[in-house]
Amino acid sequence: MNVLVVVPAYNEADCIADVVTGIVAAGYPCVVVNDASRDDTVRLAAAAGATVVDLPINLGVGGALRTGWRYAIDHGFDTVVQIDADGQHPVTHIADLIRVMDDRTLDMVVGSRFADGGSHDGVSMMRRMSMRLLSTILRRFAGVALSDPTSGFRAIRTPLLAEFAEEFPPHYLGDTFEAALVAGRRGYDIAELAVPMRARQGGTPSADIFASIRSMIRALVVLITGTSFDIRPKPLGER
Ligand SMILES: Nc1nc2c(ncn2[C@@H]2O[C@H](COP(=O)(O)OP(=O)(O)OP(=O)(O)O)[C@@H](O)[C@H]2O)c(=O)[nH]1
Ligand SMILES: [Mg+2]
Repeated sequence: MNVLVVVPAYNEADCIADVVTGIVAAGYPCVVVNDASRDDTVRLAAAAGATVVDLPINLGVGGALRTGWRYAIDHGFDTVVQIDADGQHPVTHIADLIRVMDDRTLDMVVGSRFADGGSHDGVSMMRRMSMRLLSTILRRFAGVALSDPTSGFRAIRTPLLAEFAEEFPPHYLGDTFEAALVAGRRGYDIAELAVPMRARQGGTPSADIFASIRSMIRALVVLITGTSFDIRPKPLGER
């Protein structure tokens, strides 16, 4: 098995030790990408058995993930499973994501709390409605059927993984919805697996309501303009 579990983590001292312990106990190598946390995340992750990649500045979840994808490729892994550091995702379902990926020869499998057989501890009405809209867009514009388009519990395999290691959106929603949109449009095969998800088990959520609305608007602009991953400053030499 050539699977690396990647955990992006920002100020997750409350939960990171339990998450890493679960991953290691399930038999997977685990990399925690510490996104310049100001708490004890690094020490606790390492003590629980993870390899820690310690970013000196905060890149946001997409930047942390791309670091994880790059680590996987550079160390010879062909498959990654991404899992939140907040205890939200079921470590017990890592093997199921991989199995579905193998059985159906998929490039990405996304854990869904909203698929038949999935469950969650309660998602606000506003967030639920945004997710429905994003789901419809994904289906309509990329032919990708994901009922949980912002889920950060998923398996990704090369060649898509190698592509993501080179180019991956750094902003909120870019790493989930936009990545699925672009991958679907590029012809990669993506499916979902029903999973139980809890609410985060400690720490602080990344996006408040305003950040979520901003991200939704940005996602729609990306869709309409087709700019996707290209919204970023050019390297100095090319300006
Ligand atoms: N907040 C935040 N999280 C980051 C950052 N970089 C990496 N992460 C991690 O990215 C993962 C996803 O963030 P969450 O805050 O759990 O986002 P979410 O799951 O959509 O929101 P919740 O439902 O509140 O858990 C977590 O493991 C974070 O620790 C960052 O810059 N900010
Ligand atoms: Mg979370």
